[in-house]
Amino acid sequence: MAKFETQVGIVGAGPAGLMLSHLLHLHGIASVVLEAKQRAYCEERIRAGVLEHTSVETLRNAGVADRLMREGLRHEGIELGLHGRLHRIPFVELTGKAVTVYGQQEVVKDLISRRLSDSGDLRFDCGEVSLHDLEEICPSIHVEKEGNVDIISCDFIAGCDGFHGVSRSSIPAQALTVYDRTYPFAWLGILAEAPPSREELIYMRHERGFALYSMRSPRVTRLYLQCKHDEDLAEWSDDHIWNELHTRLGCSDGWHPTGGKILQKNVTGMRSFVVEPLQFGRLFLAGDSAHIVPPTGAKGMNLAFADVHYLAEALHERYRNNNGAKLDAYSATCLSRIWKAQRFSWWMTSLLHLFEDASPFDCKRQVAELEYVMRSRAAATSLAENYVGLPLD
Ligand code: RFL
Ligand code: PHB
Repeated sequence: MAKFETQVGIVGAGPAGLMLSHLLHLHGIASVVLEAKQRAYCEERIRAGVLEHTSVETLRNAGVADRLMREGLRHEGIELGLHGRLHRIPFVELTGKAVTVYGQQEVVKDLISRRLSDSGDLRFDCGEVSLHDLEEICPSIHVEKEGNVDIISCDFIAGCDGFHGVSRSSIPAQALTVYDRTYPFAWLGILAEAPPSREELIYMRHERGFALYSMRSPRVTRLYLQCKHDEDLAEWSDDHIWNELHTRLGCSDGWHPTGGKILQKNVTGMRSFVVEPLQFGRLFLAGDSAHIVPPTGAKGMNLAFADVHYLAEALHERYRNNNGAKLDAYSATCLSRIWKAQRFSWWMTSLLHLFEDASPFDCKRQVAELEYVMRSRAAATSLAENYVGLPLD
């Protein structure tokens, strides 16, 4: 058994945990990051791709955006599609802000490399984590591996271990309120070796189901198809996927996505989920451990960055001035922003997907709403303002 001490114990080395550890380091606060998976797994996991203006600013202000600024693709708008016709939502014209396409795994690589060059304590492949004495002054994290137990005593614990982590489930059920909504469909996503043939993302409503055209780099495209919630990937050959993408994304002007070798396929479920509050004793939840959004609004990773921005500020205030007011307000501060992102993600999802139980009235209303967003500057501005990211107050 080995004993360690740190100021903040962080569970999980995803975007939330790594960024929190870096922000705390900038404030002179020590942390230990405990990650169940190996470093290579964390660095290769393909997930989000769109960074809000607000997240880019957070990363820039923290001095970890050099490669992002060099290699990230600045997108000044998106296209919405209906009946094979596209309509652009010009973010910069409507809000003065843009978003950046840069893979989540690239952000993770940048943060890991920076933490290690700053001699950060990151423990990959750490073993089984359990949380103890969360309501005491000195909570601890136990990490068990091959019969050995390490005990890390902390002032505070940050639960940044995603939706399936141990942190949220270490809180007694009666101390949390859960808000949950599942959707009767999923996304089949592919990563393809094909140079993007369109400059911006396309969100397409189609009678056969929603489709999204996205990208990762000048050589790689990322595409998604709405599919059944229990879709069997084995039923989707590469040809079948490309045919369906051509059908749904093909435009009346003759454009359709360029095909290429499929590098990866996966099915992602859709869920809206929030727990309240984000604090139990000295444990603070951040990122996907506390909330999940359906990916249509591209908000998940961005919300994780917003949470840890607030948490780092609150811990800084607590250590520097012995003032716990911001920590006490952490949950409420985050939840106010989380619910706005929940609303936006739900709205984008409802606007663009095919709902099997939709009545003819629902379908007409959905088309009318999309046409309204395409034609009204006020409606388009509302979409743009949420997509580029609400300011951190
Ligand atoms: P993560 O990234 O899940 O990291 C949690 C980490 O904790 C580790 N862990 C544990 N470690 C120790 N002990 C345990 N018991 C542990 N249990 C888990 C895990 O191994 C992992 O390393 O959570 P975090 O940091 O909160 O980050 C959240 C984001 O990853 C997530 O919200 C986004 O990926 C969501 N998302 C998108 N977000 C965006 O902002 N823009 C997008 O364009 C976007 N697109 C997406 C997405 C998510 C998708 N999928 C696959 C769910 C597209 C997709 C398809
Ligand atoms: C992605 O590129 O993976 C992506 C883009 C936009 C979304 C969701 C995912 O809304």
